[in-house]
Amino acid sequence: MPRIYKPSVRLTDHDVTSETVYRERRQILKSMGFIGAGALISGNAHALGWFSDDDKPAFAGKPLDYRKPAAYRSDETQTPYEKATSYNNFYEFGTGKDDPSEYASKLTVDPWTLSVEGMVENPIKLDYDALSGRFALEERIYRLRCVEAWSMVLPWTGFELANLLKLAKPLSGAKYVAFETLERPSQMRGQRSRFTGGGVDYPYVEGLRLDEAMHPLTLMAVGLYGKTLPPQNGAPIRLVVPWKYGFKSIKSIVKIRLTDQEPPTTWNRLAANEYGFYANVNPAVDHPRWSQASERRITSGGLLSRNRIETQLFNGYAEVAPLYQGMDLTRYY
Ligand SMILES: Nc1nc2c(c(=O)[nH]1)N[C@H]1C(S)=C(S)[C@@H](COP(=O)(O)O)O[C@H]1N2
Ligand SMILES: [Mo]
Repeated sequence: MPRIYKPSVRLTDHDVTSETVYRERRQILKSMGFIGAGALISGNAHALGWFSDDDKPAFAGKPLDYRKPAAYRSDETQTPYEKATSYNNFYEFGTGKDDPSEYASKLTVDPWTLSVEGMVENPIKLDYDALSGRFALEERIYRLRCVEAWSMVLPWTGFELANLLKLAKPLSGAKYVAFETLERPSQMRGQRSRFTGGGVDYPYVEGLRLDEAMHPLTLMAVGLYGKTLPPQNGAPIRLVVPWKYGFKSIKSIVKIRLTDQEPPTTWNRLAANEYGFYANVNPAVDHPRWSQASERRITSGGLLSRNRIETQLFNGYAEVAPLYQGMDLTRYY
């Protein structure tokens, strides 16, 4: 596989700058009265990629019905909706943090089909309405830790992946679960160009061991902040595995396949020495090019707030430790 991808474009702490600069120039432009000024400057604005998102209607999620189990509440400061939906990784729309919010509004999610297949007794297909209607939904506040060393605290709405898998009835030989994102180059500009798409071979794929997939923390999310997912966050349905680096939490899923082989995963294929299959958050195992000991928590802080906190093993979800009993986490990173 050709490796045209340049790993150095994956930012670590430089993302502080990119986010800061982005917000700063929006602030300045807003205060100068430029944003919303319309046709006169919009051509130029488009070319600069600054505020062309302002000329289209804001995404309006549909409110969802859900319970709020006490076990998944949190008093940690949540990342504001505005940041959670404008600072994203979704390479199908480009590698910039603001590319997904800029370009994902083109994505149509209804109709949709999510199929569960492979080594199961009972293959399943869920249509768009079934994604949020087939299983009782709950809200869970989870930390999300990106491998790039920033993190958020987000209220997801969804159901346990285990509920879907139990319905499909994995065969006794099934050991892994493989996930696949939508492939639709007509709406995903990153799939039309290896440069725009960060050198990824699409579709984006991910995987979990079956016991990880069945863990009660493993969530299929259909909503954020109580409403259906914005496209940039992985509409209409995505995985959320809170004790693993964010790249495991694959977005806009169309296929789930049970298998007896460890499935290939997108970031591992790009750089196997940097991104493993397991990708458990671990402050003691550094990325080859940066430390994982701490992270920048993205909250409502202004330009000068640092928000640098210590990273916790398994992102603080210590209850998953038994899954890795006896495994060398340095080797299985
Ligand atoms: N299909 C797909 N899923 C993806 C990605 C991607 O590029 N494509 N990026 C991953 C990474 S690196 C992170 S950190 C999270 C970001 O999720 P968020 O934008 O909702 O915060 O999505 C993950 N899921
Ligand atoms: Mo990430």
